Amino acid sequence: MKILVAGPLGIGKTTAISTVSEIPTLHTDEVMTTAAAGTDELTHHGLQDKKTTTVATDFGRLTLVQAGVILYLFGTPGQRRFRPLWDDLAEGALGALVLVDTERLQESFEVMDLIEERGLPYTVAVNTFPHSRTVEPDTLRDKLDLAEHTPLVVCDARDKNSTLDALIALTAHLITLAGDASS
Ligand SMILES: Nc1nc2c(ncn2[C@@H]2O[C@H](COP(=O)(O)OP(=O)(O)OP(=O)(O)O)[C@@H](O)[C@H]2O)c(=O)[nH]1
Ligand SMILES: [Mg+2]
Repeated sequence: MKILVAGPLGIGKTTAISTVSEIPTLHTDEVMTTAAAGTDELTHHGLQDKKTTTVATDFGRLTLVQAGVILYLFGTPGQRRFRPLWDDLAEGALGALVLVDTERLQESFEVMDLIEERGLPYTVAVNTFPHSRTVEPDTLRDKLDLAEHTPLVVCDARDKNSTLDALIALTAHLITLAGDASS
């Protein structure tokens, strides 16, 4: 199954894919230039120390033995100027893991719109950063206007089991939807 790992700049997409991939991941991160500093949105988010950004995609693979599926994970670029790549990346994708930070939900709305426009089912994973407030799941669901069946999980992209759990939640959701569609 082709799965997108999506979310705004610096939310942990590359980290999540590297953490769970069973093959060496392919990255296209480039050193961020000072020219990009004005364009990109890092300084607003305490990410001044971030040195690289993904310019095309990340790619990794994960076998979920119990579910009997292999996930091909594609990271979407976080920077707005790479939006034109979305159509190619989304081609053939079955679903998406959307990473969000409670401190910048607005940026996740944009990403969720891009995914919803393409009719892709998704699961939301809240990445907890040191500066982020804890928001109750029900409140977050309201704020993100999530459909009742859309899974919402908390995840640390740096932690393998945590990221695995988020992807398992997404896979279970996709399998349920596929079962509903065929019955
Ligand atoms: N606390 C915390 N830090 C994280 C988490 N995920 C990623 N980070 C850190 O956040 C920084 C940015 O992570 P990346 O994986 O490069 O983010 P990205 O979404 O790939 O960024 P772009 O490709 O530039 O859009 C790194 O320093 C990570 O170590 C998380 O779940 N929790
Ligand atoms: Mg990245």
